[in-house]
Amino acid sequence: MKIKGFIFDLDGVIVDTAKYHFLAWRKLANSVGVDFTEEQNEQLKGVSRVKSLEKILAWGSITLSDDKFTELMTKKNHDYLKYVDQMDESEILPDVTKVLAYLQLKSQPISLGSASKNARNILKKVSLFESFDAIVDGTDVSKGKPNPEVFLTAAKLLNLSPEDCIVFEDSVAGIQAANNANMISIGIGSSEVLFEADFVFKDFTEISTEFIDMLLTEELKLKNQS
Ligand code: B16
Ligand code: MG
Repeated sequence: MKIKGFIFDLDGVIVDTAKYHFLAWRKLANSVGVDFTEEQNEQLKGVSRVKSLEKILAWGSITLSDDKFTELMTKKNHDYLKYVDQMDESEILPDVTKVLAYLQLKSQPISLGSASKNARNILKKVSLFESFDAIVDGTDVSKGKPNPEVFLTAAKLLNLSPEDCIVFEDSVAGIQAANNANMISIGIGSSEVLFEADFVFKDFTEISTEFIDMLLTEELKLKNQS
């Protein structure tokens, strides 16, 4: 059995904070006269706070001063953190803890690979901070997904080559980042949205120990190697 690095995205993979991002962004967008659909929201997933606001403003053809831009970002994060403050272990998505425990049992290294600057705080809220051998989040990287920097940094911290890493992601940008890093990409969500992933599962309840064992024993040919 090989040693592989398992890199988990946070929002939408470990916890369902994607819904809180959506609510906070929609409130903010509406306050400046912009609305957006669930489909457009897919484009915000995995994308940094700055890039998300740039996209929302572009949808409304709005240009703002730097000061106003910063004010809106602060406001969004303030609203988002009101949801985060209420979080506890019950918000961990189904079977995430089971998969983490199985990987630990098999002595496989585990890292976080998130775009969020709130990631460490959220992991502590849901009591998962100690489950990770490495944590890479939005405070550690300068280039956002689909740039592979976040996942390549995680591989480096785990002392593994990118080819020996496997990424769990719920966003299109994140799957592209994993593919750009030459890692195996596993989409969590809809196969229609995440069609660029090497594998897609609705959620972790669909991921069996046999599937993980297969990842650990077989040489996998990547569908989307860059
Ligand atoms: P923050 P992930 C991403 O986290 C979210 O998917 C994305 O919607 C959010 O804008 C981004 O983090 C930045 O988050 O405002 O908390 O720094 O999915 O990469 O874990
Ligand atoms: Mg995500």
